[in-house]
Amino acid sequence: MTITRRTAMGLMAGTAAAIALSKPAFAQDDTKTIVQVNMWDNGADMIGGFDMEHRVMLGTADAAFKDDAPMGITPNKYVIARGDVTFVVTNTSELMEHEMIVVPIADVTQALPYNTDSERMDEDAAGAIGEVPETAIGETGSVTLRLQPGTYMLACNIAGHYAMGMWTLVTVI
Ligand SMILES: [Cu+2]
Repeated sequence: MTITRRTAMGLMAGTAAAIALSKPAFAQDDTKTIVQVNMWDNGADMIGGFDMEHRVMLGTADAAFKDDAPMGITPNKYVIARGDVTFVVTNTSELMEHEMIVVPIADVTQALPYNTDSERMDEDAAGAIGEVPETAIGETGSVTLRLQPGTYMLACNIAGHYAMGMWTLVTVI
């Protein structure tokens, strides 16, 4: 077939249509999502009664007992569209300050680097990508991150808190 001016125009139009059709896939990277997060604890008695020999950390056998944790991080959504994600984080505790770090998780069966002397996750070695720093009782902070699909941990890394179960996993799709 000879490519006439008319068929060339038709091919170009087809290409333009294909680009237009594929656009929503790229547009999804521009989504803006707000995730509201509560940082909570169940008071001094529950925290004092926690056995630090059985830290309920990701990738450990004791993680199975996390539902009994005396403190935690609870987002209002666990499945989040990729793109710009703003975490609006409120400390609903009546006892102490908390923080929230965001850590990409490559393998949920692997324990994160942890220092038992300081009772803190090594957040640099774990690859933390952002945080809402220490937030007082009743206060709210926020952080906005551009997230690609994957699994992420939201955790409080004040001494002992991660081990006491103050973490959760969310999925970015
Ligand atoms: Cu905390």
